Amino acid sequence: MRRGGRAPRLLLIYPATHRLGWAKYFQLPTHSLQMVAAATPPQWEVVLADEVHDRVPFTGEFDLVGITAMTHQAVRAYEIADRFRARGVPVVLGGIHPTVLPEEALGHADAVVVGEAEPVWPQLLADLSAGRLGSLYRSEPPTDSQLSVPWPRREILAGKRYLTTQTIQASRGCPYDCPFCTVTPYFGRTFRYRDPQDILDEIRALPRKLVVFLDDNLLGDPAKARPILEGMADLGIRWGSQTSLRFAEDPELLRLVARSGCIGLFVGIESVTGANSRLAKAGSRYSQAELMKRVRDAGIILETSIIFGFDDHDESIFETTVRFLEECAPSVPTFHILTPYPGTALFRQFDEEGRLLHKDWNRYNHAEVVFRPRLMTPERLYRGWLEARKEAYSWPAIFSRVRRNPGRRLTNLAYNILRKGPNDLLKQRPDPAAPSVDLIGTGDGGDTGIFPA
Ligand code: B12
Repeated sequence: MRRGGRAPRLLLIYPATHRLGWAKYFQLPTHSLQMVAAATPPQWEVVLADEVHDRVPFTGEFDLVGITAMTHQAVRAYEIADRFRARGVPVVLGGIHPTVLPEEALGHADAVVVGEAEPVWPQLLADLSAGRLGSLYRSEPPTDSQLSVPWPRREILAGKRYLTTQTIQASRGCPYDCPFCTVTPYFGRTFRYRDPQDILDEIRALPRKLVVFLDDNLLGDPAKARPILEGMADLGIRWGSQTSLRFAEDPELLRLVARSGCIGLFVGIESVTGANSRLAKAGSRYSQAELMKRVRDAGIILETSIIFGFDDHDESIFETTVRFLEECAPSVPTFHILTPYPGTALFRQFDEEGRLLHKDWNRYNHAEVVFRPRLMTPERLYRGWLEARKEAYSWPAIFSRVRRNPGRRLTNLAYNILRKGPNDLLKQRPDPAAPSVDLIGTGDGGDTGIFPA
């Protein structure tokens, strides 16, 4: 397709729901759209509009618009899509939310990509050029044991300032299947790693020494993670990732992780009690406290994610959690309100039980209560979440955590201060069902959901 002799132009859009002010410089860039760009044949000119940084060029000349959406971005994604389609510009929606609710997304798009882009995107573009664009392009659930994808096209980020553009993905999928998580419904029960040499080559080609992995569980398969870690140890880089705490059960693996340059890990603790404790579910014989201490003692900054609102949580969970965190002293605790994302077993359960308060996707953001908890009111859940955050980010709590983390005290303190900022801005919201969002186009500022915890 070539209009007036020029190359076909693709506009990729990352929708934002809130204006971020200075916090926009601390965001990570969208990897999803860098990968869509990488799967785009070279004759296409690709332009990225990341709404966190840019205004969407609604009047620009484009042959196709591709928009990504997590659930909390879906409403904004649909608004943008409707505006382009009103001008006759074809729109494709992809990503987590369109994948789990393709029919809903098709109400706002000419085509929807279900699942990963790489296997279907070139065909979609060829169909568009031939004037026979289909409506649904479904990537079959992966069957390969290895992940073979091109490197992300980082040049589409030019001109925007992020925390870093050195993000990388080594694997897709997760060995666990937690009822509240979208990852395993999305990828099926597959867990694929890229070839370690390809990952190390990509890291070597990066200009700076700090690398952020965007994996769901980088260390989830130790046998596959080891060659990557060993290779990184020789590169002299520093890196961070998300993973499950279980890797720390193996002291030798923990030493290798530290030696390979790991400075920080984000782990899901989920609940400190009961059936939803991540380790209890995974059948670990170690306590969360013990494994956290091991990671801390290895000098690795540990960011822990806690979720409030499970069915076995009553009002005492907030106090229990805060005391537990005081005891374990993870470097940076984060707190989330349980959110039943569409596509998950939790969503189906709450929907069937009539416990969803609404399906306003803007508010499915971990910072609002969108369902009726079993053992407390929505108001109490919201207030407990707020109080736990305030308490964990009081100055005495911060200093106590920093003192007990032997490695990287300054980084640790800086990280805590960064988290404390948005935390202190949180307001007591008496009615958790009242609109809380200051959406782009309708207002300014507010709690971000992008820089939330
Ligand atoms: C890295 C990551 C982040 C990063 C970076 C986010 C960013 N700037 O993009 C950070 C830490 C900031 C983050 C924050 C949050 N995240 Co997050 N995050 C992830 C994670 C681990 C990987 C996402 C990723 O980049 N993958 C790599 C890319 C290449 O894969 P992909 O996104 O699947 O994209 C492929 C396809 O989906 C498709 N595709 C995607 N978009 C499009 C668009 C088009 C047009 C096409 C054709 C195809 C296509 O093609 C791509 C290539 O194959 C996922 C888990 C997961 N596996 O998805 C959670 C995940 C996406 N996050 C999630 C959530 C909830 C959040 C938060 C809301 C949590 C919070 N409140 O703290 C925030 C919101 C952030 C925001 N920007 O508003 C949920 C989303 C659930 C849902 N249904 O919406 C996920 C799935 C985690 C989970 N366990 O459930 N996150």
